[in-house]
Amino acid sequence: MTQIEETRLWYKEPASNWEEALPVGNGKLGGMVFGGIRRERIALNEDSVWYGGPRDRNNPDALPHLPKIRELLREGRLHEAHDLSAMALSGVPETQRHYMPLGDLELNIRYDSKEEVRDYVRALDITNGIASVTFTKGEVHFARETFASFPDEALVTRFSADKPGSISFTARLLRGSNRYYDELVKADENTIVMRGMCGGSGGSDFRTSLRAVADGGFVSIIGEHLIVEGANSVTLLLTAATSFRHADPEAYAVDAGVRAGLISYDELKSRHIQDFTSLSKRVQLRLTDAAHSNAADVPTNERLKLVQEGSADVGLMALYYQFGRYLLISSSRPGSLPANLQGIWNEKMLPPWDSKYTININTQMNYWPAEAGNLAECHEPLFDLIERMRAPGRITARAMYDCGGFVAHHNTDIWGDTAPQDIYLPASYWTLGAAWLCLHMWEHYEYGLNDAFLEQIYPTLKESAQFFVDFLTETEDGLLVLNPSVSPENTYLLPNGQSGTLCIGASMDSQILYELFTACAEAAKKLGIDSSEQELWHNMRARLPEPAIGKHGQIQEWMEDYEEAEPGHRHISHLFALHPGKRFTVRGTPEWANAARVTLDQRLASGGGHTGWSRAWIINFWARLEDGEKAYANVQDLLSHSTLPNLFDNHPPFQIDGNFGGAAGITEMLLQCHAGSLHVLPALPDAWPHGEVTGLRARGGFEVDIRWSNGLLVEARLRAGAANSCVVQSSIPLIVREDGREVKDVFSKDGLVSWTVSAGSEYVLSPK
Ligand code: FUC
Repeated sequence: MTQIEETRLWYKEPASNWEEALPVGNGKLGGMVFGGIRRERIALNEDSVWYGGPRDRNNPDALPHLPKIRELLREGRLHEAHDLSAMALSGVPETQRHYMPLGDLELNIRYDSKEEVRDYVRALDITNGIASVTFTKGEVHFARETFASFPDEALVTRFSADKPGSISFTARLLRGSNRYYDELVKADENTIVMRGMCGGSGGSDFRTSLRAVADGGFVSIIGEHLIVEGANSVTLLLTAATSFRHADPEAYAVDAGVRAGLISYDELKSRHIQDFTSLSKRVQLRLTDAAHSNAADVPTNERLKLVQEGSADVGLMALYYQFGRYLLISSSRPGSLPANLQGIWNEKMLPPWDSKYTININTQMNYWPAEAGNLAECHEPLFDLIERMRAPGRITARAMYDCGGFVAHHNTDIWGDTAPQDIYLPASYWTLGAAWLCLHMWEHYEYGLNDAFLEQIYPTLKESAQFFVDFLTETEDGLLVLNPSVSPENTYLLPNGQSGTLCIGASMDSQILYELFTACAEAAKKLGIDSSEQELWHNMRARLPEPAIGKHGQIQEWMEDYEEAEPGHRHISHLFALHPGKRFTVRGTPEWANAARVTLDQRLASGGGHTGWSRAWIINFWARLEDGEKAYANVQDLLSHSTLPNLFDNHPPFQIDGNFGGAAGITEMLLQCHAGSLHVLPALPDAWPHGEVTGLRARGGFEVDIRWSNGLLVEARLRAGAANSCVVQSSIPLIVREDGREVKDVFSKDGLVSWTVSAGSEYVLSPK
């Protein structure tokens, strides 16, 4: 294959707004680089800069009114149930904490030449994690590089020029038009420090340190300005910390800057590249269309515009996939907070939906590409957050519902707040946030098969299940259902024209609980413990309502076959079992799979998929239904309708989940492993006739490379991480080789090819 992998976003002009700027991040520190010529702005974030501290918002009136709310729902007195729930169940106050920007690094740059700038290029190398700006002014060629170093905990910007003494600028730290900071001080001759408080009771203090290390020229500080004059090259080291993690954030931030300043720029850069590529290069993806066209020489915003006008650009799809992995590496690293609604990149003091953790789809979607995309350690911050939610979740479970275990509603924040968010009927009174998150822990185990990890997370899974063991109620038919519940975030219509959101037993409830009880029972079995709990979970699972097929042939969203108030609704909660769940499969449960198809067709025919994340989910659904053409059409739609010039997902506004969900969807088109077997190229569209992907991970400890041509598999390589049996779904006969020799004990039956693998071995599969 001649085409090389696409690894660069690039532009011919500076960003004119935040949504054109290019993101860098090391999990904790984030920057949006504008690439200005005279005036440069790097918009700054630190993941723990959140307004306010922890609170107990559990509504003391929840428990006394719970029996009444349940009774009203059983009696179908919806209005009364809604009114009472809004008052009695909502958190007090109704909202959790919000994320905020750290500030801005602003540079005013002076040039000797008055001539126009030539050959300007602004780029983001997503393999190395470096944003760059290059141009020529007069006779001097200027270059700037910015990266957020994980090993050295600093946002590094390097200025260089090919003529000595050409670099002069003044730098400032700013924070919002209202100057949301308290002090700006000189820490030493080369360093300024911004001091401020995040605000709200119990809120953190933050410190931002900016240090200049110049080669040649002079560095000085006058007032709030850090000044560089006539340098050959300059390295700016931006470091930050808050009291969320550090008792003395100033000492931490300043020391980190001093430490980084002792390392040469070349060394800082090579340590960063070494670290970043150790993650980014694990997966490579090349997609080639029939014409082997390559548009990498066209600026990214222009390519996107062409796609918006209807062109196909499969290279841009591959770039979008890798950009999703890039964003995860940059916004979620061990020790950082998880990626929030905007990853770590947020410009607003009061961001959309608080830029927090919406856990009825959005935060989960952020982590869909983590395991298969070979970034398992980037998943860890999510597990830390789940652990942080346990103590508050226990209190919420007892205070609101008098249940054991731990529970979370549809949002959480940096403090792991578990009480309901908003007075918002279609969303707030949903109790499955933590349950769904816990399935991510189980998934991490399924991919990596790390027994120590399983032992560590089992108590968390069990505690999540315990809440539902206590909270589930019995219907007259003996089924176990949640009362109250909602199907996020949809509204149903009753035959009498009334509409409702609260319900008894939404389809999604049982689908999530089915997987949670299954995961708990399997985990306990593997650990050889809790046999009576295993039995309990199996019994309870058997009493959950089965997914029902409604009058249109669709998967029913509620226990009753209601019509929907908004048939093109963005949430498609009742297909959880198709994706990310595992219960609806094309071969195992064809009736449910067909009904899921009807559901999707209906949603899309009614204008569904209008938010970026919803479109991304739809790609995953079609991929699971093995419909490559529909999956592809939705990738195209994601790029053409829901993508900003810097390739950020556009809800609108910018929301990062669609980037991650889109990347996950592209993976699901190439490799699936949810149905007990590995399935290579399950949803390959005609538009991707040739391609290669290396380094994907699959459940069961596998790493997988796939090469295809003319729409057909050429070769797949499976590396087994554990002794296991390998089962491959294949519609064509396959030869399996190890070390060039055909593996003899391979069984082929009903489209499944299986054999025993040993840890550390590689197997090559090719068509017979
Ligand atoms: C849910 C979604 C919205 C948005 C918000 C952050 O409420 O329904 O579309 O993504 O989360």
